[in-house]
Amino acid sequence: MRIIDSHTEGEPTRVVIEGGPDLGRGSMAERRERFVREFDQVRSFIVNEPRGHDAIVGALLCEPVNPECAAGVIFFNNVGVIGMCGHGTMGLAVTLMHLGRIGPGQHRLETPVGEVSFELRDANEVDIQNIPSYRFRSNMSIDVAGLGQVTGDIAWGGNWFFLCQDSPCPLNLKHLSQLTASAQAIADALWAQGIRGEDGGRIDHIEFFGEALSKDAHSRNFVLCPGGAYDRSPCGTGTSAKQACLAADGKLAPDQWWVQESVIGSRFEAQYRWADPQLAAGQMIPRVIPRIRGRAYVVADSRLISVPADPFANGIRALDP
Ligand code: PYC
Repeated sequence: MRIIDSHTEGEPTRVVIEGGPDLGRGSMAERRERFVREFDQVRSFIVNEPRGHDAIVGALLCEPVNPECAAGVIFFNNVGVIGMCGHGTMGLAVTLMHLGRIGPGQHRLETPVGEVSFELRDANEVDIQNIPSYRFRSNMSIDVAGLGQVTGDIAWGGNWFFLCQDSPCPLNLKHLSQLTASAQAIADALWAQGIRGEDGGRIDHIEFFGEALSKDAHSRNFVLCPGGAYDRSPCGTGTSAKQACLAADGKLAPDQWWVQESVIGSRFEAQYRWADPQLAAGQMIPRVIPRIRGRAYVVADSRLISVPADPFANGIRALDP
């Protein structure tokens, strides 16, 4: 299986170029279902130890349904599949450029949660235009074991996020264990208390915010991903969810740049436009189209192999005993 590894603002992406499973010709959502049903071992083979690690997001490159799209993609991680992935889209963009399949300019991409587009500005800088993002609930308070009452917003940016008003501790690498444990406790509490996204989806990404360390950034974040790893980048779908909340609160105007710093100090620049400038009758929730800019770098072009005698040929999976 041929893979290309990249990182986007520190967060790794592994794109499967050749040798991935054949998922048929359905929509990306249908192909993702088939990937989950029939190829979970392949998912684990690609991203889990000993070939990968918990922070890697995998991207299975697919033939798009719409020939005008540069590609179709299914994103996955150490425990399952995810909807959209902002940093992964930037990683995929520079990977396709590395392969000579695309050049600078505008391109479209099919994902299981809708079509997105990206602009490859040069070999490393990519702007993505995400799917419509929105805040579903604001100022929700929940009881969390060990933390007490936690208040935040639920928003969709291609994955479901809980965006906490306060952080339990400073947002830096010294506090990673506390940040991770607190965010995991919030994710567990949301699930246990039956709190879901609008479509019934699991709220499996948790965000904390604090003051930026660099003068020209507006905010610093910590994002916990579903498999327990933290996002080294500011998280593209998480920054989209944040844009939706800022827009809903009237704290950020359309086309205004927002610089989101990550817990490792890397950054995305983001702005939005309204998805539905005139809200249709009865449509209560304003949606935004986020545009996120970041930088990605190819770091390896290699092949994954397995031999029958290898006891961990399919990776070390969270569900394995
Ligand atoms: O950038 O959207 C993102 C993302 C999701 C999970 C990890 N990164």
